[in-house]
Amino acid sequence: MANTYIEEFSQRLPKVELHAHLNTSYSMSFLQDLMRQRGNINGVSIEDLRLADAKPMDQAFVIFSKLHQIFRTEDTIYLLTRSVIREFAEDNVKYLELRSTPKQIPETGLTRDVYMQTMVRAVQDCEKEGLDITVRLLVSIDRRQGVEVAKIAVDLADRWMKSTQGLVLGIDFSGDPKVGDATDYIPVFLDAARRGLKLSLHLAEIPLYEETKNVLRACCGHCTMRIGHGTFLHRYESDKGHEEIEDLVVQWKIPIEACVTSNLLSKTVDGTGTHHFWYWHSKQHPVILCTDGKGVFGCLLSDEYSRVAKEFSLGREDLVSCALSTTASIFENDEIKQRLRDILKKFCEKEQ
Ligand code: 6MZ
Repeated sequence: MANTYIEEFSQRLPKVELHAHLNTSYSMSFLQDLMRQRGNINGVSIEDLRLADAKPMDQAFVIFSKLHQIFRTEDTIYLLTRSVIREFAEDNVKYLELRSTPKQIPETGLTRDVYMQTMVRAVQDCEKEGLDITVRLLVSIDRRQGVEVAKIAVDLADRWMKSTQGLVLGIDFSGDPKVGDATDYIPVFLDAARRGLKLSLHLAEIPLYEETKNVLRACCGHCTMRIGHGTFLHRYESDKGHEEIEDLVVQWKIPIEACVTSNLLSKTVDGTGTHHFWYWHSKQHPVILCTDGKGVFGCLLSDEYSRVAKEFSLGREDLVSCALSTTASIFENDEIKQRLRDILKKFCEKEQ
């Protein structure tokens, strides 16, 4: 079926992607090529790696662990990083903050440092290749691995931020929200912020009001931060007694990374029309459309733009202003923000 006008426009629109996990952002064609060359890696088949229909979130985590069976070596991580960056560039993403959990796998010789070095090398090689995209990295903390590993991740991010003159910008806090308590990580977040690292924290992806409140109380005003997902931040009827959460988010104008397709497929929201993207967008609160994992969830960033455009009857100007507003929430400096605004301005002149 032919693409609609709004789909084509969403594709052409210069965009910013701020919430993409490396291992879940593969493309089908990349995986097919990889498996053609190397056979089914560790017995994992491609059909097992995509969430085709909405399933409870646990199912996504089963897929993530299968992906971790594939991307276990320096060379597969390098190839994955390069292809993910190329694919975002093809979708007209002009600025990407890519995040990943550095892995330590003794059988393949992978250490966390080698993992970082490999991602950095892939980003630098994409720069040399002249791809029209600026890429920065965030080091992920997986909440399933505990506070001690989180401290290691912060040290790693700090070292790589310094040695790459800011190609690494900050940390991400993610992993299965049902495991552990984000409250335990507050000292780690504050330490990261003191070292100049920016924070993107998965918060309120499911209704976990106490930890959300604790983290916001401790971090607001002390950290440059965004919230990943943030599905249960605003005043749902069922959320009585937790109004402080929304008040803090509004008071500190904390940007929210909205991953619509991911949330629909993980069943944390029941429809695009009721997705919290619209709530925050209507309030003119910073909210950024993101893919989360374009491979697992089968969505490009341009699909996310056209999905909300169709649902909420947004036109070209609305989509441009959505894209323009995202530039304020990047972790890079004012010069890069301005560069992105100039790209959008030129795009609009050309489109007229
Ligand atoms: C929480 C998620 C996630 O780090 O191996 N991750 N954490 N909620 C989500 N929503 C569905 N999607 C991905 O990428 C995969 C890792 O990212 C986190 C999980 O920790 C997952 O293992 P990397 O590149």
